[in-house]
Amino acid sequence: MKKLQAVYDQVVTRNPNEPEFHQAVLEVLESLEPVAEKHPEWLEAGIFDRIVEPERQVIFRVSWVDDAGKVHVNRGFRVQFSSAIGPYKGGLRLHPSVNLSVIKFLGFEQIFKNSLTGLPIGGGKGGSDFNPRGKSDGEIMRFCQSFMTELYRHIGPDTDVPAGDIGTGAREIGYMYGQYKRLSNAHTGVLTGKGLTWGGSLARTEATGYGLLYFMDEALKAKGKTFEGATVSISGSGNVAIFATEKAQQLGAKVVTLSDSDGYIHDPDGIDIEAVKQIKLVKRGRIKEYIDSHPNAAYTEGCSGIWSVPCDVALPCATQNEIDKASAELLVKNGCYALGEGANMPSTPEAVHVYLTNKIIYGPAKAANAGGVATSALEMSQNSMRYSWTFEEVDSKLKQIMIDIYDRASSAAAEYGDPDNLVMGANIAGFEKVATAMHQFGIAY
Ligand code: NDP
Ligand code: 2IT
Repeated sequence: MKKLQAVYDQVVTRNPNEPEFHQAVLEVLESLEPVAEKHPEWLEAGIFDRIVEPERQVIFRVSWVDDAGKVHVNRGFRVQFSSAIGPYKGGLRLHPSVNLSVIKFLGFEQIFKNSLTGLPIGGGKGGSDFNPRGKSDGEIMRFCQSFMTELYRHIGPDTDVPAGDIGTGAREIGYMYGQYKRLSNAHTGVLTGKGLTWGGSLARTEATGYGLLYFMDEALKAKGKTFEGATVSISGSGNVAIFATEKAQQLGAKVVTLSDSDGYIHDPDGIDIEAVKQIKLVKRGRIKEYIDSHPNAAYTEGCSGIWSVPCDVALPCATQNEIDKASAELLVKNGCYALGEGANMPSTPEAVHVYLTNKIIYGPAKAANAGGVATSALEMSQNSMRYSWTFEEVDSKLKQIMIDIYDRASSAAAEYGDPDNLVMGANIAGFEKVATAMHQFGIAY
């Protein structure tokens, strides 16, 4: 980097001990170097310096009482990164690994992802280091109510609209929305991923996983390939992984793996997705329970071995940095020719380098998993209209949005001279829209 090195150095100096945030910023700034060359006026207006600094960061105490009467204290976060093109928008992650670095990397990525959707949404992210695993419904409810008791004053349907992410699904959104409604005395579209009887959108549950497949289908078609008959390896077994599996199967692929944070299953016959839904969505169980009813499937402790299973297409749908250089090399060696990121930043920079040098068809997270937030924006539209579209209407809009995102990313990549580099294309296309808005606003913030 020449023009933007100083911007990155300042980020590292100003935000020590935030490795995930540094990683996300570096990837974007590296892509934007030619944009800085082309737009000296953006450099002069400090657009690059400003976009790496969140507009606002809120950190708060969340106290709650467990079923045994013991008091717990967690830390809550909401990072409102950019409102240049719309209200802050992004999920809430509940996981013990959550810290400021993780929320900032996610919030930063969200700016460009949300811009790529073509819809008017800014970027933000939040969550807590609360661990939902093993908690009763009552404990989850009390945590969510306490969390919202502080968060509610920072959000609003035209200000900041949170949603789900790891550990935050329909149940948690329900408890949070109920508390918001009580505190504010207003029934508004302040969260997305809502229940269908109180403002939720059909197809939002499926959207991230389905969208990932629509995006990758487009990327495969551009290279004369198809999901029909392909062997697909998917990690995770949460919201994104389950609906990615379902859509991959509908497109004629055979999905052979799924995982959770304890280990992975390999079913050479193809994953029985209805059985997985029963285990994960109904019983809230562990993925290893799958082998009890599927004797041809094998369970292996530990996560990284999942990438040693040979596949044509890999779809990481669990968490950040789940594919390192060695796993990426193994995937390539075993014949994997395409990889689409359902999770946010699941590949280390060294792994991304392996995909690019080996000319793998690579769908980066910002583009490939944008279907979830895009459908959240469609939920906001329906709330504003006080109206609901059918499943088919939402699904067909989602599909078109994913095709458009592919076109935006690949056109920007071509325009900047590296046609197959969708990471660069997605970063540039996402950035240009936000930068244009920031420039037109002047330098007040
Ligand atoms: P869920 O909580 O529904 O599922 C997460 C899955 O990933 C679980 O199987 C979980 O296993 C596994 N997992 C979580 N942390 C780890 C870890 N540290 N190591 C290994 N496995 C892990 O979350 P989602 O499916 O919603 O999210 C998955 C990814 O997709 C995240 O990166 C998220 O940011 C991203 N994403 C989600 C969107 C959405 O709409 N929900 C939209 C766009 C991106 P376990 O049960 O053991 O914790
Ligand atoms: O990472 C993401 O895009 C999400 N977790 C979804 C955010 C949203 O607002 O729907």
